[in-house]
Amino acid sequence: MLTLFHYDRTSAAQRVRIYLEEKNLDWESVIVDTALGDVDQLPENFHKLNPKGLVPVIIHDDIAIPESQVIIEYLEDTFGGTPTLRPEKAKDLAQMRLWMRKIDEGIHVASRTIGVCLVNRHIYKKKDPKKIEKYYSEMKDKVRKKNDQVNIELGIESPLLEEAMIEFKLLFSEMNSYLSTHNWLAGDAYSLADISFVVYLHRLDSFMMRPLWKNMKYLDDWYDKIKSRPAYKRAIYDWGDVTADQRAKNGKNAYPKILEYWNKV
Ligand SMILES: N[C@@H](CCC(=O)N[C@@H](CS)C(=O)NCC(=O)O)C(=O)O
Repeated sequence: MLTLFHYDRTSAAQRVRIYLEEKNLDWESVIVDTALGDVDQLPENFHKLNPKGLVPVIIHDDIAIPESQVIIEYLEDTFGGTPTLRPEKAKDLAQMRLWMRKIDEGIHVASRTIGVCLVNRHIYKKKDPKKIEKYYSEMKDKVRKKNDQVNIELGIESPLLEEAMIEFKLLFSEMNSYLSTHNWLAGDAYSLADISFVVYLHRLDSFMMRPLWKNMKYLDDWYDKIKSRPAYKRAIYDWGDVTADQRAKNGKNAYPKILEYWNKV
């Protein structure tokens, strides 16, 4: 049996849910939504499952695995079958891993920066300050904590937001260029790399930022192609996003500034 700790809108858990739905695996859901400061939602033993206190974590039989990219590789090793979601040719596999490294090398942090600058900081302000204080005092990742402090204070004026938008533009340009000669991110078959990156397009789209990449035709077509898959609908839309309205509204208001950052490279 598989048990996934996750919540509706988390990009890292969306990645795992897409995988589970693509393979039609049975899984049990446990919601742990601490993202808006509600650390009291953490099950008592959660730090044993993931010392970072983050989702997703998956339990399979007697083991607990954190880290979304490790989880989907584990699931592919354990339940993969055919069609495989990992390229068979060594060069495509290398390409898949090269893409996936970029997530931990900065893209995931950049995505959090956008979220904190545009939405989370406004939600934190309405919460009990003691709760938010506790949330940050228990946050293990010091860089995350420091970035959040800057982003909460400066919002759309944060220099980290500018860096994040530039990072996304460079990544999307690279993806668009690769996709101009390939059907998918790692050769000619849909793979873990496609699953891993589409969640960030969804994230930016939820902030009404899709017009940013309207001239990147290959990337935009790739996004539509994945969105039309039944597994994507089940993994993303069926779980929804409690912050959707606020994301759309704040994203729209911030768009001129976002575009200014985007156009810096
Ligand atoms: N590198 C990790 C990142 C996990 C992560 O950032 N999880 C976020 C959601 S996307 C989380 O648990 N947020 C809850 C919080 O910030 O309290 C992975 O890929 O699984």
